[in-house]
Parts: sequence; structure tokens; C-alpha cells
Amino acid sequence: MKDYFPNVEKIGFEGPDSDNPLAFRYYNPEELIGGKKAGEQLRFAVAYWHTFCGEGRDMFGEPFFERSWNRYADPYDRSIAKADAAFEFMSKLGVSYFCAHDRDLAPELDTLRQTNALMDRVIPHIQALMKETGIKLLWGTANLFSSPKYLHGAATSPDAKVFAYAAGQVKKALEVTLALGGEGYVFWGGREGYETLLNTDMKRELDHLAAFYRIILDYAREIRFEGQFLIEPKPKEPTKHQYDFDAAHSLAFLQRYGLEPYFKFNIEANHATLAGHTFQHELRYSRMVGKLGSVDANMGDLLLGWDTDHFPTNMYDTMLAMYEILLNGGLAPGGLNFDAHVRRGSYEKKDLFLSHIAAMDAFAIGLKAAKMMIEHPFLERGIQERYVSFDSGLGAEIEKGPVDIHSLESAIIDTPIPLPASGRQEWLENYLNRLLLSVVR
Ligand code: XUL
Ligand code: CO
Repeated sequence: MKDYFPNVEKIGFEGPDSDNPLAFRYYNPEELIGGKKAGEQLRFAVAYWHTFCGEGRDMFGEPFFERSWNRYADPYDRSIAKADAAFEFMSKLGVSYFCAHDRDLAPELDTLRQTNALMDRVIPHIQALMKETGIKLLWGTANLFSSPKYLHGAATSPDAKVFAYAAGQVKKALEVTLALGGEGYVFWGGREGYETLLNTDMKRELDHLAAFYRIILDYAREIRFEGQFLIEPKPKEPTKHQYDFDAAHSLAFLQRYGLEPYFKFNIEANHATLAGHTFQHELRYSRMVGKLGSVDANMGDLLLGWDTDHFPTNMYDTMLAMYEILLNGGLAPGGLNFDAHVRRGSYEKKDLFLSHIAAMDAFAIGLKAAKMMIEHPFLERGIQERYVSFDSGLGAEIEKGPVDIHSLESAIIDTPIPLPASGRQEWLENYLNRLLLSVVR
């Protein structure tokens, strides 16, 4: 392995009082939290695209990050160098998983045949690095949005040849995911949406999207890919309206087309906030319908209206996220994928470590606080009490059903209705603050 990060040793756990920036303060993978190792519960993954492909480009600025592994002119050499840098980075950081698009691993050439042939040359090297380091693929995916051919979408493109190309690309991406032992496969609808209904047949595009999924599911069966398929909802960006808007939209789509049994959701924090939801809302909804499969762990800036993909360092959010995840019975075979990139101002290679360390520490704190929330089921008890009127009498009859409108009316028509109990929201929020402080103290 080449030495792309010569000044960084393996990152260790040094505890809250350490002054070493290249150390974990709260994340100790071996620490037993509720009888299970923290590392096994958190299942962190590094996102290949942001961490090894990102070079600081934004709408107004050129790429300038020093990422020597991306400097090779030959696409094969570049892919190999990038993989070497990735596995050195991930081993030093101490994560067990990565996530990647097909085009992160090997770039696109003129035809799909040529692109696939390049991929076939790169994959053995990735397999060797995986074997050497023990780092596994959490999920694979295909980049169906960067190439200009996808300008009107991939599975929802008005051009049938583009649809066919996208299917061919996913066929290969699935084979690669299988060859790398990927535990899941994610569909993020990159440009599956529309800019204006003036030129869009929404019904036809949704039918095409469902047909696309069916074709891929059939192929997965054919090659015996048994990983979990995941849809990653996002309401907008790059298109004005994305079809997988949020978890509830995505569930309705899956139900409408009879695809529900085959998918779970990969919930991303910043996509939730773009949809006008909290991260916890999307996690709760997915959990509630049995569809919480994996998480893209990042955070947005609520003052900015786009997908800023910050590293998740807000402990309050990580606490509530881990609460939902624990109540979900964990995420396996999913995990916490850092779909996040360093700010343009954080341009040093070292910042790649510092950002991941900050996020991993924040999630370790979140896990500990969430465990306490569950051990002292204060919230759950409060919620049970809040609905006590549905446990017996009239409420129980409503829940059991059927109840007719006349019996409901006669139950209330002659009685003044007292105010329902206080929701005590601020008291609950204060309780959570105390709990969080007791973890970091
Ligand atoms: C884009 C996004 C993607 C997916 C994978 O907003 O989140 O990186 O996670 O395609
Ligand atoms: Co994502």
C-alpha cells in the first residue's frame, strides 16, 4: 500500500480529556454499551465519493484540494491509486465499511462495454484491499446522474435508449456489488424527477421507474444477489421535484406498484430536512412501517436550502437518531454511512480524519444517550400515559372498531369535554438535555 497519509497513525480512543486532535474522545469501538460493542452497533461507513473523489469544487469555485491519488492521467492508474488511498484512510480511521458508486471505483469510458472492462480490471485490486484490511462494502450503487446522457433522468428519462443504458449500468453495478460482498444496494433517484410539468408525463415516468425496479429485481434473482435493496428518499436537488420525495411518498410509490416487499429505506438526515422534516421524523416513519434499513449520516445547515452534506456533529440529533435506530433493533445489514464532505475551507488531508472523528464521536455520544433513554423508558411511559384514554372504554372500542358515528356522538353530546392533559414538551426537552450532559460530563 502507498503512503498517502504519512503523518497519521491509526486513530485510537484516548478518552474525553485527550488533547490529541487525531484521537477519539467518545468513540471506543470495544466499549460495551448495553452489552454490545459500540463498533458493532454503530457500523460506520465511509462514502467513497465525498472523501476520495471530492476536491473542493462548488458552484463558484474550482477544485483545489491536494488529493494526489486523483492526479494520474490513465483511468486505470487513477482508480488503483484512489483505492489505495481509500483503504489506507479507512484502516487508519478504523471503520469496517465503505459505500461506493460504480463510477467512484472506475470512471466511465466511451461505451458501456469499455467501462465494464475497466471495472473488471479494477475489481480484483479492490477485493485484495478488502481482504487485506477486512473492510467490507456496506452497499453499492450506480451513478445515474453525472453523465450528460442522464440530464432528463435515467429510469425516468423520456429517451428509451437512456433507460436501457441505465439498466445496463445497474446490471453491472449489481454484479460488482455481489463480487465485493455488498450487504445492500441503494437506489438514490439522482435525476428521477422533473423540472416542469409543462414537458413531463408524470404518470408515464412513474410507470417507467416501477418497470425499471422490476427489471433489476429480476436480474438480482437471476444472479442470486440477496442483499437488501434500499431507496434513498430526497425531495429535490438536482431536480425541482424528485419522485422519491420522502419516506411516505416512497412507500406510497412502492405500494402502488406492488414493490413494497422488496425495499427498505436509506434515510439521509439532510434529505429529511430538505423535505421539511426532522431527521427523527424520517427515521420514525420508516421504523414505524418496518422499512428502516440504513442511514446516510450527515446534517444540513437549516439556513441554507440545499444538500450541504455536513459531517453530523450535532449531539442532540445523533441522540434522537440513535434512539430510533435502537428501537428499530439496530440497522444491520445497514449502517451509518457518512454521506458528508468537508467544507471547502477544510482543505487539508488531515481534515478528512478530523471530520470523520468528530462525527464518530458525536454518534458514540448519541448511542450512549439513546441507550439511557431506553433504559429509563421515561419518554415511552409518558407516551403510553398520553394515550391512556384509548386503553379502555370508548377509546378501546374506537381502536378495535367498528364503531358508528351515532355511538360516538351519544358518548359526548351531553358532556362538557375537559382539556386534554398538558403535552409537557419543554419539560421533556429539559430532561433530554440533562441526559445528554450526564453522558458527556
Ligand atoms: C445525494 C446522495 C447520494 C446517495 C448515493 O444527495 O445522497 O450521494 O447517497 O447516490
Ligand atoms: Co446520500
